[in-house]
Amino acid sequence: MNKLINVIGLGYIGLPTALILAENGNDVIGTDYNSTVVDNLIKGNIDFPEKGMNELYHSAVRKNIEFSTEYKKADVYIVAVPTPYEKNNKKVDATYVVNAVKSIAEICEDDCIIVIESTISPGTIDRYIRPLINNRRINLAHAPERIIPGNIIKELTENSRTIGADLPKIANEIKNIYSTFCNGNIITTDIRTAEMTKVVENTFRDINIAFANELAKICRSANLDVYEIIKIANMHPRVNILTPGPGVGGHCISVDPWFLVGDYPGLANIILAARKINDSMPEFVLERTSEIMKEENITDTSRVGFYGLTYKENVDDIRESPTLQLLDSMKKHLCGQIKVYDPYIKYEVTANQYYDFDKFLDDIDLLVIMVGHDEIKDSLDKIKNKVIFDTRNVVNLPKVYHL
Ligand code: SAJ
Repeated sequence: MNKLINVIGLGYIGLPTALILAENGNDVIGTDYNSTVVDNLIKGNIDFPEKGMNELYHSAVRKNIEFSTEYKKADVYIVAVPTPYEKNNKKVDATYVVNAVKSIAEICEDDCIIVIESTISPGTIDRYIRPLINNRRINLAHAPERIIPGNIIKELTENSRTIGADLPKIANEIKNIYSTFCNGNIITTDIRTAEMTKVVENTFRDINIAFANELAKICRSANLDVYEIIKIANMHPRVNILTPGPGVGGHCISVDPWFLVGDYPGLANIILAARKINDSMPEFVLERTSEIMKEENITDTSRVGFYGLTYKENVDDIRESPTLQLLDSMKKHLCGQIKVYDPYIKYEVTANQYYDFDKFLDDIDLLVIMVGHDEIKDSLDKIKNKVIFDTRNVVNLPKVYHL
């Protein structure tokens, strides 16, 4: 008989996970405390800008997935709730995970399994979760999510996975469930190793992006083209430099390295330096924007427009986005009334925000591209007469300023 799975948290990880589990023959109930999210899912209003999500939703519904605001008695719980960090000490804020596990513990029976998918700093399960279930026969596990926004369904199916558990038997039970949809390798290990591995993966990427960003600054100072240099260097068989940009956003790469800095101050040195470099990029974009304004004799800041509010291309997530970081530091410099537009953001995030691309373009002379959405790449005709500062190197026009 199938095990009943209750997925807790129906956000960008929990929802596709619940759906793909159901699509592949598992009995699944998806739970979220936000009744609007649940109502919309029950009614079939899904607004998730990911390729294949609609089809996945409908095939999960055909397989009788249920959605609820309540936790249900189940054999396996998969917890995919947010884990922000505490701004003052940079440590993980495990409140959502703790509350989810507390709620599960209130209703679950002994011998069930609780799998934490949320990213947590190494040691979080021992420190905050284990004490919650101390006298109970509940099995804990950690199966950190690895999927990249923008390509979620493909990565859910193809990426390899790590499953940490106290007992190999439990790790194998979870492996069997995940292998119903995951074609990648599924590695089983202990919980602390799984916790550390996940944070290390995102930290690795942050450090590598920081290297590219530092190169951009060095090349600017040396008056060299950083993209040409990276292109040539990457032809070396063991070199693979990432792409410089206006900063690092999202709630993963810009957050997880802080867990290591917060827990290991004094040891996490490269990690801290990388975070600082990436966090300095929005400021660098502002300085470069001022230089370009001088060079182009643009004096009116209200004729400057920043394209893109999301943390990267073709997603609707604005968390920790470089543009928001930039707007924050602008407040310090009182730079005036610059304009902002993003095709994915239909609600007000900031002052002077536009919802119509053409109107936005009409009102600006200098276009600063902060995000390489497909829309901008497909609009070369519309933007070709503007002064363009392309921080993502995505538009191919004769005269464009770069980082
Ligand atoms: N960025 C650059 N240059 C690059 C690559 C990225 O500036 O060469 C910027 C992006 O524009 C964005 C930020 O970095 O602002 C992060 O974007 P991303 O696409 O690198 O990663 P995320 O945050 O969308 O997803 C990451 C992934 N982790 C790794 O690739 C190691 C994903 O697999 C994780 O599941 C996800 O974090 C997570 O939830 O932890």
